[in-house]
Parts: sequence; C-alpha cells; structure tokens
Amino acid sequence: MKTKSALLLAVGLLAGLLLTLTACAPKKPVLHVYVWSDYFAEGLIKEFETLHNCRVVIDNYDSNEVLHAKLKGGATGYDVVFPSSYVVNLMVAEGLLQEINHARIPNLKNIDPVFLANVSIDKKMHHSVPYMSGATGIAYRSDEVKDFVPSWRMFERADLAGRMTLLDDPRECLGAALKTLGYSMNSIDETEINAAADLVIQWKKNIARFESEAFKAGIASKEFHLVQAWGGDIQQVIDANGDENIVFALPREGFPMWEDTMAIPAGSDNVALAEKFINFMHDAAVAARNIEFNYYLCPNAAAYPLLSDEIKANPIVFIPEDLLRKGEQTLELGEHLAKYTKAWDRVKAAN
Ligand code: N2P
Repeated sequence: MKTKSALLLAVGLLAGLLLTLTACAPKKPVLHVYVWSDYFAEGLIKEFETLHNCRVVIDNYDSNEVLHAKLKGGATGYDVVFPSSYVVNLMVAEGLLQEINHARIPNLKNIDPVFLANVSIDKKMHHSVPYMSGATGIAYRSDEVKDFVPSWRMFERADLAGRMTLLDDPRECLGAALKTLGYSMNSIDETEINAAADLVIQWKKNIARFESEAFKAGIASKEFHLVQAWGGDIQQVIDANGDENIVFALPREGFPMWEDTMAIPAGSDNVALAEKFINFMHDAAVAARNIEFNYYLCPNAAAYPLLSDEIKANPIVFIPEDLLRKGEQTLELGEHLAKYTKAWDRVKAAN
C-alpha cells in the first residue's frame, strides 16, 4: 500500500515536472512554406531548421492556379510561396503579397544582374525574388516509343493513346498548342487561343489524364510512355532510377520557359523568418546545391563558379543556344488571362 502510493506520488510529480518543462520550453517558431514539389536539395531544410532553431512545414501545390486560388480564398498561415513570375503582378494587385524588404535579405546581392535585366516582370524584386527557371518539354521512354520526333504533335499519336499525360495547367498546355500552330504562347488573339484549345481537345482524346505531379512516377514505372514535363523534374527521375531509357526533349515548334519566384504572402505572421529563408536560398553554396539537385537554373551569380562540370554540361539546365532560341518566356497577360481561362474551361469540359 505504502509502496503503491509512493509510486503514484512519484508518477504524479514526474508528470507535473514534464508539464512545467513543456510549458516553459520556448516554442520553436514554425515557418510554413507552400511550394512546388521536389524543389529543395536533400538536407537543406534540416540545416535551415538547425541554423534558425525553427521548424519548417512544407506543403506542395502543382499549379499557379492552385496557389492563387488558395491565397485568394483567404488561406492564411503561409510564410513563403513560389509563384511563377507571370502571376506575381496579379497577386500583388489583389493584395496577396507583401513587399520584399531588401535590407533584410543581404544575399539578394548574389542574384545575377544579367538575368534580372532580361526578366520582364518585377525586375526590381519589389514583391518577388527569382528562385529557379526552366523549360517545359516532352519526356518519353525510348524503350516504348518508336519513331519519336521532338514535336508537340506526338500527342496526336493514336498508338500512344492512354499512355500519355499533359500538364494540368492552362498556360503550359495552351502554350504548347499555340507554339505548335506557329503562334506566340502569350497570344492575346481570341481566334488563336481558340484554335489552340481545339488542338488540346484533340490531344485530350489520346492522353490518360491531365497530370502535373504523378507524371514523374508514371514515366519511371512505365505507366506512362510520353509526358509533357518540366525538364529538371525529369532529370531528377532519371537520376533517382538510373534509367537511361527516359529522355527529355524540347519540341522543335518552340516551348514555354518560366521563372518561379519566392514571395511572402500578405497573411504571413512570420515575416522575419520568411526573409531568413529567402536569404538562405540565395546563399551561393545553397543555391549551387539546389541546382545540382533539382536541375533548374537558380539565377545566383555567386553560385555559378561552384557548379560541377557535369551540371554545366547538362543541356536541361543550360539549354544549348540553338534550342534556347525556340523557347518563349511565359508572360503576364493581365486582363487577357480571362481568354485563357475560358478556353481552358472548354478544354476541361470537352469529351
Ligand atoms: C518544380 C517544378 C516547377 C515547375 N519541381 C513549374 N513552375
């Protein structure tokens, strides 16, 4: 009896002590990051957590439309988001992003001035900081697809029906179709946009589905034989699986190019930590590790000399001049975006 109550007392005391300790221990700040998948080199997030004694919670999205809808719908609690540059001004106009305080992000000095001079959106980094740029093309399995030609017209190949995917993304899909028809992927001409939608509707008959995430696992597992894809993600799949039958190609009709940025949503309640995160991503060594991992180009001039010869020779990261000329920057469309939304709704509704 005596032993039992002594034991109970001890357990009680211990529980009390634990409660007090938990209550007193300073709670680690939490940074909520909303980002495209597979964008950070292994170990980096852990290092940031240790460096700043915080916790990072990562949530993924697979299109700018999803990100935009989420923030517009009033989602709060995100501290860093990664919009493509062509949606930044739209988000700013809607009051969804905060101004970037340059004084608090010293590594902005590392950003490649040549890159900034060439971007057409938020050159001065008022609301967004460049993160990665890349191109959209076609990945295919050379062991399954016969007579591949680097053309968006591959989506017309009935022999590949059910084995292909297109990105679930209006600018990417309509952009590819616009290029195929010889138009700009930033066309604001309704007739051209409608012709592109008609073409995507034709392609839709042959695809398994619109897909912006599972295309990676799908091409690796052979569920899919040919997919519209972001280049770096495909190189990651090739690396992870050591599968040389997966090939990435940039279509000869031309292809979309884009830049993803880092921005701080209006609703962030952890701006200081968000600024530290953006600063961390633009540390030269961190940026170099990210490029080596994700195979996109981070426009960080201080990182370039740190890159391996292998990555410098990789045509997915550094697209050769002759091909690069066929790429077209995805631009902001302002009020004309509605034409794409309407055309995309028609694509989605079509049988
Ligand atoms: C990241 C892919 C982002 C591409 N894995 C489109 N912005």
